[in-house]
Amino acid sequence: MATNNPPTPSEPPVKQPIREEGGSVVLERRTQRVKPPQMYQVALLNDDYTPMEFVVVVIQEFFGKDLESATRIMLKIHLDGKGVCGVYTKDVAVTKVDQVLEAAHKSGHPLKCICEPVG
Ligand code: TYC
Repeated sequence: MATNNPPTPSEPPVKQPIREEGGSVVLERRTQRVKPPQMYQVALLNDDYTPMEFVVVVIQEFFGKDLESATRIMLKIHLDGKGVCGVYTKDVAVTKVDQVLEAAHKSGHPLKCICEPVG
């Protein structure tokens, strides 16, 4: 005769399927266990010597902005002293800073580029 005893510790409880809206079926719902990585914003700083045109090209080349956005960011830096060009994971952000500083140095401009954690 079948008994209705609760499962013993060696016998994990049978998971009931959960039907999701899209039609898929899962046996258990897991809470998100991997937290998103710390992100870093890469910013350029203003100075009195780097030509505006050079900054616009840098923002286009290294941060993938079109001419209009690059010009807007450059003018913000010129007026406010600093402007964010992009937000990345740490490795990518550090690489962007290196690339910008190298390009500026090679061209003889004192352009400064920094990265800082967001949030
Ligand atoms: N202030 C510079 C000039 O007048 C232009 C400039 C803009 C320089 C942005 C740096 O990150 C910068 N030529």
